[in-house]
Amino acid sequence: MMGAEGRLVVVSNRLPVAVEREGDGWSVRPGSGGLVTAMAPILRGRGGVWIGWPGASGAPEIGRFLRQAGAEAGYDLRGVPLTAEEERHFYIGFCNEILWPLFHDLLDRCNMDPIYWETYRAVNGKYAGVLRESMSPGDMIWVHDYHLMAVAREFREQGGGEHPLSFFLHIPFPPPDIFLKLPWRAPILEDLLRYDLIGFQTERDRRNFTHCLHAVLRAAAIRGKGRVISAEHGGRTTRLGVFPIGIDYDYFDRESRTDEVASRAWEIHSNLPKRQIILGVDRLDYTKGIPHRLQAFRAALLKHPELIQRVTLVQIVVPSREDVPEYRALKTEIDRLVGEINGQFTQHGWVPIQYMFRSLTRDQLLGYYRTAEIALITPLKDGMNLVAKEYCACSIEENAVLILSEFAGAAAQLGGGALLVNPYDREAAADAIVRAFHMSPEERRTRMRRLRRACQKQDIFWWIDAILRAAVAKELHEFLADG
Ligand code: ADQ
Repeated sequence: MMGAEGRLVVVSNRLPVAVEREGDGWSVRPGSGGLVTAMAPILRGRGGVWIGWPGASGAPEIGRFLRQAGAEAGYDLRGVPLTAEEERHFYIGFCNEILWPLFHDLLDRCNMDPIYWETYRAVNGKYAGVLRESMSPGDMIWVHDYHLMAVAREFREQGGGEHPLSFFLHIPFPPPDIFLKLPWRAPILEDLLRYDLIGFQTERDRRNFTHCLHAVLRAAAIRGKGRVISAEHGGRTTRLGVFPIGIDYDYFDRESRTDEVASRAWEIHSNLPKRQIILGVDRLDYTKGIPHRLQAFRAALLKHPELIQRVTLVQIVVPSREDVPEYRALKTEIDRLVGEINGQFTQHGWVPIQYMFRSLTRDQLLGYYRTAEIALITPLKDGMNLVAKEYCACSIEENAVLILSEFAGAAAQLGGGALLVNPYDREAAADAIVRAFHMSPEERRTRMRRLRRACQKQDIFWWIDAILRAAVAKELHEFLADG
């Protein structure tokens, strides 16, 4: 039985702590990020467990580290140890070389190696095993993301029983044209339907999912409308919900008003005087459209020489997945394009692109968010994109324009205030940069207010609450009014 007040058991690929080698020993670093911050009070309040890979299966005393870190965090941490081969075939292989590109519509980047699939299922079985050992009656289980789509099936087959399980997909779900290319399309859909609730970021993703159900598992029937609907298949019912993830809006708004962030912002702008800052912030990833964005910026400079000396593109790229060769190749391409554009346009006292390849401190990042007049966020496809929302929450002066890809999940909520662009359309993206540059302060304020309201209304706490309510609600119609 799942209770509305039972413990919360969270399962995600990684634990919210990182165990790392430090000299001859090991250290444990607490995780940050919106999800951890938002989940922590709930896990502490109602009691909870977080299950995931600690990132360093080789650490000899990992259990002790996790107990210690768990005691500090206020909830239990349970590690799922992965062998080097499992890390290779499950994480790098099935997750990063198949699911990640496929679910972002980038079929050409997939490496459909059958060995990956076997390991994916086996590793999901490992997570399910740790989950089974960690369960108490009345607990609520919430599994996160594409790494763990088979956990419900494994859990049930290992005798975990009919204990209800909820799942949230942080990345997009692809349309049938793409999904049907996956050799394991039917078992993945069947595995997903072993969950009791599946949450998607947008209507688009849920629609793609139901279209795939129709195309692959003809027997699946969809019922209802609104925020939560249901799919019936093989005598089971799975709820399908749309829950766009939010940010801790009040935290970003409050922090960006602090003296530390204000002085960062002042410092950034006084080093780049008499111009507008255009900001790009992304993890190093080919889904984020960084080369396309750089090309659009070049097109804007070529077509509109009035921008010369008057704008600087600050592109921050956070290192990620550097052990995957494709990511190294992407880094080389970005380095080359930045060099080329700077070589082409730099003038005395003005460099068009300021490029940083590193992780920033919170204050630095918030300083950029607060001071940049324009944010250029143009992923080729993105589940949500939290950077777009964080930028709005930190734009407290409201003299700011958000240029956003129509293929980011965030476009569904932020389309009313942002300038939406197709990231593949270089000329249109260039025109949006010029439009943002010339936009009047009144229009900026009106648009930014609308954006800030949208981010504040459906923040991270709203998101968690909506999913937990959908997980425990007895009747579907409880959600119709909310749809
Ligand atoms: P990501 O692909 O990682 O997340 P995103 O949603 O933009 O993408 O989140 C990135 C996070 O990293 C932001 O919270 C940001 O603050 C942080 N960050 C960015 N630059 C940083 C820096 N220099 N230093 C430190 N932190 C930095 C996946 C999906 C998304 C989905 C999220 C959440 O791909 O589509 O929005 O999960 O569901």
